[in-house]
Amino acid sequence: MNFELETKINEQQIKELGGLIKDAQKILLVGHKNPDGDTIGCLTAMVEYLKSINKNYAAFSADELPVNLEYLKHSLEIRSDKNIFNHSFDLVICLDTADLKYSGVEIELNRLKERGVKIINIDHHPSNYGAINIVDDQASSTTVILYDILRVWRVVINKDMATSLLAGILVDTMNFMNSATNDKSLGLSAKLLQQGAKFNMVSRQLYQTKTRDGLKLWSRLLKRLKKNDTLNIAYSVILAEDIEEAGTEETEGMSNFLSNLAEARISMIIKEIRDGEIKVSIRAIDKGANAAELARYFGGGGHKKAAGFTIMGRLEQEGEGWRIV
Ligand SMILES: [Mn+2]
Repeated sequence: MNFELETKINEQQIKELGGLIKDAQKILLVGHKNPDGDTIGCLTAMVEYLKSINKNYAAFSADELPVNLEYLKHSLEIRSDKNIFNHSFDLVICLDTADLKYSGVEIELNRLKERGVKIINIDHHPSNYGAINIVDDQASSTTVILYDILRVWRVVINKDMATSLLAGILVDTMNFMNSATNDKSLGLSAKLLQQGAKFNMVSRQLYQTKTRDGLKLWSRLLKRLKKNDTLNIAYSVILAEDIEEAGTEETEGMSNFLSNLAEARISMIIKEIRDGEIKVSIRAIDKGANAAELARYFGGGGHKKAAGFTIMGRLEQEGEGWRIV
């Protein structure tokens, strides 16, 4: 190899995966549920590659694609219909999917696994469920790992791939604002720009997508912002009726925005979902804070900087605060 890898992944494993892809008849690419720019960036870049080598494939994410990612080439091929599992696949590649549960199709994937189908895990969350695990939990996004993989396979990164890979970096570094922003994520982004990635489009699509109705929801969120001084947690709530009144569910970006707060260790958004479920997203503000630890305590998951969990119930105001009933 006459170049240096961006991530701490094992070259041998990448070559092994290359062999598995070569031998496979039909490959299933799986992203995580509630897909973001990293998982979709990975899926679309992989689709571009598999197409270029004339492989049969399908790409899946358990939830529908957010409209602000539709500009990525091949994104509209990604299916969220579980009927796709009626097809026979002989290799599964999970991208940016911390565990099988996070894929939203745990049962289906386990069934394939029982039939001897290999599940490959490519990720920057600490994870270890694959037959091969190509993981670097220091990488700022999974697309950075995928970039290394493609380079080890000697793939020429074209401008569509470059745009997809950049989308993952921009999302996971919050447009180069959070602590995943470092010499590596910046340096690789510069390389991707040289390879034709459309930086302005990615950035605009990710961060300038608010509507007036959406911003009405934001106003509720900000109005209700509270802080628990004992726990040093800032939090706010979004009620089901807020969503109904605003006529939109646009809560994208709220959790990340709240983590701009300088006065707390952790920020939290507690959101009622219509059918009596409450979704809590947690962000670590302080470097030492661990969002995943808190989420796991409530049966959820995620990574150190961003995590979440879901519980059943409704929110009710109680004095200055809220309680779950
Ligand atoms: Mn990611």
